[in-house]
Amino acid sequence: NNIVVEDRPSVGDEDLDSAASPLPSVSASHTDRRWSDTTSYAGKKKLRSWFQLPNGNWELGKILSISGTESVISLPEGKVLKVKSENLVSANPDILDGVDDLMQLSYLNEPSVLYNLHYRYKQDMIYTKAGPVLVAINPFKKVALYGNYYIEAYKSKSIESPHVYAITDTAIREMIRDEVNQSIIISGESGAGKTETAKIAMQYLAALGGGSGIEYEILKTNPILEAFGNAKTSRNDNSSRFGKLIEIHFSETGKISGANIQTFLLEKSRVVQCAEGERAYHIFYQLCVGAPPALREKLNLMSAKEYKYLRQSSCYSINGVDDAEQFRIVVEALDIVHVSKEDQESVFAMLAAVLWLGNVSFTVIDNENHVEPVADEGLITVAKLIGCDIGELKLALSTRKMRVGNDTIVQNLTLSQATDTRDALAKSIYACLFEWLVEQINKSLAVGKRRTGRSISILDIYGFESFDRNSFEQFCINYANERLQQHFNRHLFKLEQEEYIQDGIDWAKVDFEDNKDCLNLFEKKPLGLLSLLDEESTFPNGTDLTFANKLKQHLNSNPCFRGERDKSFTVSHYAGEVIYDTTGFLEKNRDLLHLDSIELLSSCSCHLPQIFASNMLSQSNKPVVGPLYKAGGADSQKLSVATKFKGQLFQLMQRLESTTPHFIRCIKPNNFQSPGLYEQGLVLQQLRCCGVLEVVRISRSGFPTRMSHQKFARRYGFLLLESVASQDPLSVSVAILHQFNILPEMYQVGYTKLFFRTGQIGMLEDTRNRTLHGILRVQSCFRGHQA
Ligand code: AD9
Ligand code: MG
Repeated sequence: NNIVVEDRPSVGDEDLDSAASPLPSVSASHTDRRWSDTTSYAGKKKLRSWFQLPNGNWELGKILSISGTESVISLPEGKVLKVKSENLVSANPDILDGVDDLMQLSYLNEPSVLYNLHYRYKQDMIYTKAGPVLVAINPFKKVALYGNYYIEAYKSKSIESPHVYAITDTAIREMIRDEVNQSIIISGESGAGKTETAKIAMQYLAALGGGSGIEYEILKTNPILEAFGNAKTSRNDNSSRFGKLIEIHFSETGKISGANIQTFLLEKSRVVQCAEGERAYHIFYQLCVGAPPALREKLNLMSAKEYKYLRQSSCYSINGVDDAEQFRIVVEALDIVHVSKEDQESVFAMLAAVLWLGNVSFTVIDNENHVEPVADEGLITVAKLIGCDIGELKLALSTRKMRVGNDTIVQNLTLSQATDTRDALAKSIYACLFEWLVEQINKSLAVGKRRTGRSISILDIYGFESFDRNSFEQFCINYANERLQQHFNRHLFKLEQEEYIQDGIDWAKVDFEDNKDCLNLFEKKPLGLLSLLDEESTFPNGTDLTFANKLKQHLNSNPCFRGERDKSFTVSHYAGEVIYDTTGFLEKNRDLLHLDSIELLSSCSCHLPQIFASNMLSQSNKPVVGPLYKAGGADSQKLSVATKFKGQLFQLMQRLESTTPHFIRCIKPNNFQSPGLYEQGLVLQQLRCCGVLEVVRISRSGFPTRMSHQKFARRYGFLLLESVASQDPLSVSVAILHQFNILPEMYQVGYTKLFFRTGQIGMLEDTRNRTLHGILRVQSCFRGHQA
């Protein structure tokens, strides 16, 4: 026993967690502070420790010696360095390498989390749990983790390692057991794998079957929505440009009985413009190369290169993608979701009309720069495809009717006004077409008659975005993420609390930081970002500059807001600061389509334009909540884009709130869509942004490590100096806590379990290991003597 005591002199006299020091981090940002976890390893010889290289990456080393505030550490490849001890961060014992839940790590610091994820990723174990959250790292290659064999294995629970299948299985079981609807909420940056993950979850659900082929129909909605709503961007060859919630309904027997899809904020601008190297929506290219000859002739189709809208980015194809084959797949899928051949042809006619609209050009007709469209192939084909009079189309594209008192006057448009009008019409037709398609799909999926009212929803929505230049789209997207983050926090916090309450733990001690302030900045009335945006959008003379100034005037005292030079402002989001450039904000928020264009569509002889027009009108005339504004004085009243989006978002949150959520956070390991490459800095930044480290942080401020009294007593009881063999587990446990001077704020004693803050068990484990090694050493010495 003496030897044991001698072998652990340094432990206990120095508390690892209280020795925590701020650590230099990969990229300096305000988020670092929140994650300045990190038990410093000051003074632990021979132990594994993290050292941060000048490039920000972490390397695993061993401490060789310690003198004063400095340590000598050996790094891989024989490097030996003298460093400040406070710059070292505790690494976990190697027995914890690659644990499948980050919560099992004794030291929950950034380098340890990064290392653990990488350790698994290298072995194609792309899924890891972070407590209740599933982390998925994009493999950018086929991994052998899917298909019937695995589906069956997860169903029968013969495999339990983290997987989308496992989380989906849990959702199914909880839906049945608790009779509560479930949701699977997937987030992550562009290209991180959200859409693929959503499909993998759908695949697992579909394997439950449904009868009447409904599960097959549900899977077939994917190629359709991807063709019409996805595009190649600089980040992702198959980037979703809309958010999606699919709600899958179940019958009493646990079979699929139907489904419903809701979409959010399609990026319309992509129809008429896109950046170099990117593409417009896939379906345009698919149609251009895939349409059979008869259809080509009917729609007067040309190759993609002939269309101005598609020509802007000089990118027509995607590596490894056969657009003609994709077209065939889309048509087949449309058949399966019961879109009639006749409707399909109308859909393609609308697409061709949009393409031809882009080719409509204008000539100047007077010395005031007023224009009229050239009556060429473009104009004639558009009129034919939507079924309107050529004269009417010309007028709609080059004039605007204004009501002055009781009179109507006709105003000619300038070139830029006419071009905007043309593009607005093209965008509206496309957006309406997308909405109409979703509606058709929903009609087809709403087949189940014997509904139980139980459902599992899968949310695949754009993640937090922060670019060099951030516009209205990022503003909306990040606002949505702020809302989802609140949902995430609240839910995970609640879970923790429940366990504490059950075990009689004083849960008031768990401090919790939320993003209420930032949400308030967006939503407060009348002085929040959204209200001020809408207000400025109603003023005919409002400009991006007056909007930016108004924000500065009213919001500068808000800690989450900062006015910037020019027309910019900064918001402190939970995931980091984002600078928004207000250029185009008002126009995108107003999203005007002039009444003349709507009237044109309603005069068309084809049925789709008519439907689009009546939808637009009914939307405009609906009594609406929130600010209304008059467009250009004489046009229809309609909801602003931001207000409509906020309404959708509230509805979504309400729906999610009544479900048990399951969170999946997708991570992109590199920006090259390349397999095998794992960039620490990039992964870390996403872990911070998508809140994975936040979960860990929340857990750290709580008591994430739990151990029953029995187990604790059994595991560490032998370290006690005084024999307590006869005592009950609780007393043994308390004696251990006392002997090792574990500070009262570092643990709580529950009815059945001990609850610890992070690092405490790690420290006890170290002692235990050393003690055991000591014993072994003594034993082998002893044996050596005997021999
Ligand atoms: V975006 O916000 O819509 O731009 P997502 O949806 O997060 O984005 P997506 O699911 O489209 O990304 O994934 C991007 C690409 O990564 C896919 O096209 C696949 O090539 C690749 N990927 C993602 N997940 C997996 C996977 N589990 N297995 C193999 C994958 N490849
Ligand atoms: Mg996607």
